[in-house]
Amino acid sequence: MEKQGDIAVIGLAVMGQNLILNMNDHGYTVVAHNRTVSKVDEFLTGAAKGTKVIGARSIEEMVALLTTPRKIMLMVKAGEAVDEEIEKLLPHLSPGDCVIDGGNSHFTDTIRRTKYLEGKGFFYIGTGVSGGEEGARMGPSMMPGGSPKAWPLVKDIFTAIAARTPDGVPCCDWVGENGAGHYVKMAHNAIEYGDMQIICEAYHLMKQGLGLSCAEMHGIFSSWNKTELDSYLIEITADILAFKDDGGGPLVEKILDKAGQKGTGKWFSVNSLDLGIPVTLIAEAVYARCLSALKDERVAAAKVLTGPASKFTGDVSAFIEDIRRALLASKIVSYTQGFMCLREAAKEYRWTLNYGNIALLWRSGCIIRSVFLEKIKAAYDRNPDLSNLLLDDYFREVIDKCQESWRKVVATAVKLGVPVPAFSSALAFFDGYRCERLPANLLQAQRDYFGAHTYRRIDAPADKIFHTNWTGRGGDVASGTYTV
Ligand code: 2AM
Repeated sequence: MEKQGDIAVIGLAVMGQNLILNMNDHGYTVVAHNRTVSKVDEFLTGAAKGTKVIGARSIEEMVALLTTPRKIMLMVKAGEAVDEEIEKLLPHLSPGDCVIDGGNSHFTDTIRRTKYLEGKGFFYIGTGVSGGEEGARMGPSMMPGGSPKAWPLVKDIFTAIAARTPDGVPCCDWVGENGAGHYVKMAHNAIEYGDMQIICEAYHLMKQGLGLSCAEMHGIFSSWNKTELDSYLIEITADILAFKDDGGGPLVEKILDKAGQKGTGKWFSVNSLDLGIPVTLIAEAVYARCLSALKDERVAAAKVLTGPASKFTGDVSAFIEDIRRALLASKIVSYTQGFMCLREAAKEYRWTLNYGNIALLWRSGCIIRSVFLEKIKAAYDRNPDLSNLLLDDYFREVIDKCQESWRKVVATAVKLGVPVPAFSSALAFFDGYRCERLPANLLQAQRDYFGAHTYRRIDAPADKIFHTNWTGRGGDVASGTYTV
């Protein structure tokens, strides 16, 4: 059998098919395989008709068709399917071959699999592929991580098929070792949760607080898309608000207000808790989806729990601009928190991450693509060691400009009884982060009072530990000395 395949893709669901067609467009010969073999023939006689794509009806056939070192990409369901496919592949691989997982795997699985395959003399890559079906077909944002030596094997193919920034830079670059690529993909999805939530809060405030129509909000989001907020998600929001259903009314108002989720926002929030990083806006975005899912309870509660009767008074167009600024400031906080978590993850999992490049990977091709990401890239170009995005001059100045509006919006929403969990938690984070002395002194006192957990003093050396017998009862033993 002639070894003519540049790469194989296993998994012919829509993402796999579209990636194959994208690779084919760029001149690569792709070998296509699927567990259910009939799908190979369906693909060859359907979407792949007239292309160079070669079908493989078995793993043996697929492996025999590939040039070496072999590159085999899995586009199968995340979870056990990836492990099962790896086990099926192992007996057929030669040293130096590379297995690539392009699904939405949890980064800890990718860490485990990289170690496993490297231990057997193979290479492994776990890559984020973002942008949905259209991205996969036309140019996704790609976030590969894994065995560093495998990057040169796939670099040309990956950068050829990836999206490009407006300046022509591919939205694909090596992220880091083992699970780094899938971690960054998880961060991307989580930031997407945050971006969507703050847009929804702006919509809710304009609808419920100001009584604006979908047509009016369509105009507002369209105009916002010409500002710093220029992004795919603002653009599609404007489109959605203008979309009419068969009855002529806005379709969005007919859609059940019960959000679904696939879990990446939750994964990132859980990981942020593990790392001890306050990624509050994204966590609120996940919780907002959870609350929305309690539709029946909310319908019942709405009949008995009352809120303020007050109506918005004031200048509506000025308040709309206030909302835009609140959205922008909240977005800055969300990305700040996301990048704080990336920084801590890099420390924890021993990755060397290039934060500016990560922002650029998301500039095109993916759901959070925006002009805003260029500002993040520029901030890290100015200072690669930037510890926190809020400390960058550009972002600090934008927050300064937005701050009064942001506070007005949160205060007004509270008065009107419109929930804005992301706007308000972002503001609380901002106020906490800029607070030199938080009330954690009292908290430490409470911990020492009931649990003898000890505390440090501001007027004593940092390593000196104190315990006080607050009640005169219970003795002077600190918890660190307890054996039970
Ligand atoms: P299938 O067509 O044989 O079901 C998306 O579901 C893709 O993942 C499909 O190509 C599907 O193959 C594949 N997939 C799902 N579970 C799998 C498994 N356990 N092993 C291999 N492929 C699997």
